[in-house]
Formats: sequence, structure tokens, C-alpha cells
Amino acid sequence: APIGVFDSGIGGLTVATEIIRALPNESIIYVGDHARCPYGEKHADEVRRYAVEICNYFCALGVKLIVIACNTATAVALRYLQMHLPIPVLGVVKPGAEAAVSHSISKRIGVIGTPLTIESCIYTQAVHQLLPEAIVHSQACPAFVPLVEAGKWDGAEVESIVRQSLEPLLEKKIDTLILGCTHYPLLEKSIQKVIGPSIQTISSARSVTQLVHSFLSEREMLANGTSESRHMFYTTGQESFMNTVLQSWFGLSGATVAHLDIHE
Ligand code: DGN
Repeated sequence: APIGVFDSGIGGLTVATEIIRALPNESIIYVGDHARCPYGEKHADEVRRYAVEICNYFCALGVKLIVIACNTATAVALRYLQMHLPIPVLGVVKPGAEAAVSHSISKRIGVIGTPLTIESCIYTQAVHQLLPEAIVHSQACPAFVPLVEAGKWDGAEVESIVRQSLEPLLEKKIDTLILGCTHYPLLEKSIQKVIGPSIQTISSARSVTQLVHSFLSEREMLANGTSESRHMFYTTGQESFMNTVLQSWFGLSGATVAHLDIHE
């Protein structure tokens, strides 16, 4: 059975493509909810409802595991989905916090994310659970997701927006910056330029992939490679955009992309 992966848009592809790279026998069904993107400034109840709709769709398709490749949806819906769905659900926040804690030496950690993620304090809590004495500085960056979804992730304009958004974090003496939104790794070049080489960025794509691997292997649910892996990418918006992004940004050619309408 495949693994269901979803996000409000293309950000979750940073997670899906890492799972595909690291676990080549697995099949992925991806849903990017472009019709309702961005999630980050909506009401928590609304985002939870979208997440439930997408997960019900995954359940109907018979996926074996769901990965919420969106920090905003993880913040507002992970616990609810884990309680109400008949299949296991993993989110991106805890693995990201773990990676940051194991990297930071100064124990001063920055977190950037959508307004909803930052307001939820989910990263501060996750970091403090692992390392109570850590100092966490968080900053909402509402401008970033629209930039990424517009295909702008590099260059002078992007850099100046990134600089404006990250300015308040620059004096905080952090040594680690959690990219607490799955869209942000696509802005990594600009982000790194602004924060400088002494601060390490952490994206949860790799750590959530390790979690998927250990979760499936402990339960003997890993695909064994007897049938070929197949991936399906759905968007509730324009297929052409997702196609371009998969090919030019992630180098994944020949992916099957289709439009999806989700109605309760
Ligand atoms: N990729 C989503 C996240 O990780 O929070 C951002 C969602 C959005 O739509 N703003």
C-alpha cells in the first residue's frame, strides 16, 4: 500500500521527494491543496477540516500511513487525526525539533514558520520537551509561502523580503534555525545568505523520512520491492504548476500529476 503525503501546496514536495529518494521501494500519493493555499493565515478549525477531508480521501484509497508534510496542519490537526483515523499519522514538527536539539551547541534555537504555526507555540513546546533549558526565538514569516508558490525562491527581490522577515532574529545569537514550514527549504539559498554561514538551517524533510523508515520497519510495513513503486501527485489547483515544479525544482520527470476535487 502507498504512503499518503499532503500539504497546502508544493512545500510538502520537499518531504515527499526525500521519502522517494531514501525509500525507493515505497509508493507515494501526494495531495497539494492549492485551491485552499495558504493555510498559514486561516482559522485553525478550518485548516483542521481541510486536513480531515484529505485524510478521509487517503483512507478511501487504502494508504498504510499518512505523513502531514505541513507544519501548519501538524500544529492544528495532528493529535485530532491520530485520535480519529484508523491508520497511523505522522507529523513534521517533532522530527524537526529533534534534529535542531541534537545540532545546537549554544542551545539558542530559532524557529520560523507560518503565523498559525508560530502562534501555536508547537515548536517551542517540542524543543522544551527535549531540552528544557533551550532558548527558543520564533518568528512568523507570512510573506514566504506566497513567494514560493509564485515560483520566486531566489534573487534580489526574494532576498530583500527574506532579510526584512529575518531581521529580528539576527541579533538573537542562535546557532540553529528550524525551517518550520515545508515551503522554506526552497528559499534556503536566500535564507542562508541572510543569516550567514554560522547558523545551521534545519528542515524536517530528512528527519521525518527517518521517522517514516523506523515506523514502517518496526511494524514490518516497509514495501519489499517485489512490485514497482508508483507515485501519484494530485493538486486541487493547476496541474501544470505542479508538473513544472516537480520537473524543474526536484528533477522528477515522468511523474503523474492530476487535478483532484475534494468534497466532503
Ligand atoms: N507548507 C506549510 C507548512 O509547513 O506550514 C505552509 C502552509 C501554508 O499554506 N502556509
